[in-house]
Amino acid sequence: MTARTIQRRVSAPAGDFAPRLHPVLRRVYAARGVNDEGTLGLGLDRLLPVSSLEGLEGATELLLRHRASGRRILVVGDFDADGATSSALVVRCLRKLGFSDAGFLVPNRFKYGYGLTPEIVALASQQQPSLIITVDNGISSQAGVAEANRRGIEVLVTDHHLPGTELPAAAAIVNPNLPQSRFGSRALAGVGVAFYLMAALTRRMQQQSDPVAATVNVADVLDLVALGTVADLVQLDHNNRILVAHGLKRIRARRCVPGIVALLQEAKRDPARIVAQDLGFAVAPRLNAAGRLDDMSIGIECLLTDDEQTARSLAARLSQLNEERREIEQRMQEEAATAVRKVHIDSGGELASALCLYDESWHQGVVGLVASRIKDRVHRPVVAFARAEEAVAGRIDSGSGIDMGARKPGTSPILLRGSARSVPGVHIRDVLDAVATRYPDLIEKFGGHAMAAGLTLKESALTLFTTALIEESARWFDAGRQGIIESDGELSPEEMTLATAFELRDGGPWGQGFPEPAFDGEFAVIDTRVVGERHLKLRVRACQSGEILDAIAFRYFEHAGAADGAGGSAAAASAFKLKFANGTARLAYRLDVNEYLGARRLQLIVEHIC
Ligand SMILES: [Mn+2]
Repeated sequence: MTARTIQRRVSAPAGDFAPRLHPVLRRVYAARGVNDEGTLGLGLDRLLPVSSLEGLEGATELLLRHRASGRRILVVGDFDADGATSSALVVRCLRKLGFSDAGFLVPNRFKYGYGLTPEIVALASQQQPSLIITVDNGISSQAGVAEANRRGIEVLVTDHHLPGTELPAAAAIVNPNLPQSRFGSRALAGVGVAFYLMAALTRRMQQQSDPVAATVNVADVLDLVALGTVADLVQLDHNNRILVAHGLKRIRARRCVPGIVALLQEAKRDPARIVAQDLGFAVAPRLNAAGRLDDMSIGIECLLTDDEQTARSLAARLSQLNEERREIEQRMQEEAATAVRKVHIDSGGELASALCLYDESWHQGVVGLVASRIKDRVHRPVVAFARAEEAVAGRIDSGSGIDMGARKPGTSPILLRGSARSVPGVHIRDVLDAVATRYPDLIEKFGGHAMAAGLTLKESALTLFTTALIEESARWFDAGRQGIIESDGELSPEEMTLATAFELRDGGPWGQGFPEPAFDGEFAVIDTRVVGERHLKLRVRACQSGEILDAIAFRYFEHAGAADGAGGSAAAASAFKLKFANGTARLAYRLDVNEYLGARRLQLIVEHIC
């Protein structure tokens, strides 16, 4: 197992900030390349201009033409939280703007595949739309768009994924990641693209003195933009931070869709105090569970309804799906960890430069999460596979779990669907590309980016694929680059306060590409106990100040368990205590405000113990 080390972020010279900015924030921002008030300001007026995103003019014309016809418009979204928020956003805006018949369709991807496939177009055509709008997908759906054209349905593609060499023959395309785009951010999520489209449409209609549009404020949907942007893990560049900050503000003031409040309440989070991480860790998984296990309609309905009671019951159903997802994932993760240990032993203690994990019973909606968790433990690329065919029948059966269905004895080969998660330095899509070049018939289909990819493979090809993947990954993999925890340095005794914790909490939004501040320092471990079976609670004394603080290391025993085969237990905690009794440990930690029975106390969230 790779040891983890703490490395301090290189801090650029502190920038040109207003004097009242907290000194810790000043350092933290500088280390993230934010050096002046200009790149710090999160006012909506600093958003990249709507007019600077290419394709919006044609798209707006197209929408207005279909509005005039009064025929049905169908929004076809991707099956994850970005897709669900995009779908809800566009349907809500179109209805507000007087489009008489706007609906959505979200494919069950197990049945209909990814993107706008010809099968989905056939399904959509039953509703006789005159226009299909894809959100968060469609840029590589040449066949689906051609099929729609053949049926006399126009297509407006909005997407943020990287296009292939050929674009679909759509009536209009909006995508900041088209090669010739000069838009100032490539990090816009699918829901960000949808927002820009609706902003352009609203403005256009207002310019035409449309009485309906006069009452519409497109900023009202920023709650959905914030949720989809955080959930999709796109880089929180300046433009995305503005979008997320304003969405959060609206949610805190409860000026948001009832579905988001209901999902937060399901997760026992107070909407008035949420930060970006709450959207990522509490709301997004509940929405995604629907897309992973069933189909996303229920998630979109939850974001579409204006009725609080309906929102609450849909949110409860999503939470239940999320529980099921968690149980399935837990079981798969344990099996995967066992498989990793076995590989570990078989290979004499050294892990290969990449790992392939497969079990016939695994659910293909959850393999990505398993790959991601195992990757975090072993610090090398991981591909987790499930059978593709069985999962077609893999629907929720009356809440008791997943009915995997029985495979009909047939002659067609068993297909596996794999989900890959990578580590810094290994561009997993390029690795798959190299494998596919060397063995042209090995991989059926693959796609993705540097850190994550998906692929389809015949079961009989798995052994050869594993060998080829390990060989190719070895060219990229550098053990020395793995398991590094980045820190913003030490906090002085006068900085380690509740006030600083509040400043940091309000200094966000933090997230992908704009990491939440973390620090490191020496602490004496005074006391430890296990909470919730896998978390480690500590009382520590800061060596510099002598102050005694509460600290918690979430999932500590899960990580430790994967490393040395020990499960979380009281014995493990006392072993830990012995190891550190009266000794000091170097901790990487974040500052947190712990609210308990109305009292607020400083707490350290421990990310790593050296
Ligand atoms: Mn997306």
